[in-house]
Amino acid sequence: MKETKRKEKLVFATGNAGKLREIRKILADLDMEILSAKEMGIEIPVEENGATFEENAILKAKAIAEACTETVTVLADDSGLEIDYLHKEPGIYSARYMGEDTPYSIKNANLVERLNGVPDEERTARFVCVIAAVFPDGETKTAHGVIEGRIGYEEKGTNGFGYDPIFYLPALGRTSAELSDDEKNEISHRGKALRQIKKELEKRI
Ligand code: ITT
Repeated sequence: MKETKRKEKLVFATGNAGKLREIRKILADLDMEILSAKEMGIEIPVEENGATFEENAILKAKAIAEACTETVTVLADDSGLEIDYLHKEPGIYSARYMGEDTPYSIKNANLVERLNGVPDEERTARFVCVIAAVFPDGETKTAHGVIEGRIGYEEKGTNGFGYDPIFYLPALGRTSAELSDDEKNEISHRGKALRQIKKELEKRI
């Protein structure tokens, strides 16, 4: 009887549905079975008490890797929005800004309000993403991605998630919430970081 090799499992340590949707598309052609931590039956709270995106991404990936009873590769994403005028706020606190459960319509309106009267050239901001990978042999790797933009004057667009409706891309004349998933993945912080890690994964399959 012909033996079919089982695909290796890739577990993504995130509870953020917007991230997961983008990640699944970016890694769609990878010959691995992609599962969320929840789909692996793992629902443990991870305290993100690192001082950097990198530290938090590693914390999340390692915590889930330790909780997995099978041989898997674990990836985690720590990301956020840095607004220059606000001294890089909300930064690593992007998810927790104004409270984790506060709707993004309120968070976005608040950030726009804090930039009231600030001219275009001083509204510079960037999304930053660090992806951490923990491989089955315990080795850990990280990859960084950044996308530069500006904070808009109001929410625009309904795609994406989080701060996308106020993240304006001057070269495109649109916010990242006005891009399709594929258009966003092509240029985003997450797309850039994840494609680097994807190369590492491909080497090991
Ligand atoms: P996990 O830790 O479970 O992955 P989280 O949402 O708590 O989910 P982070 O701590 O990394 O993840 O926070 C990232 C926040 O940064 C996210 O909740 C958004 O507010 C913001 N963010 C990151 N990438 C974004 C993107 O592509 N578009 C819009 N907002 C983004």
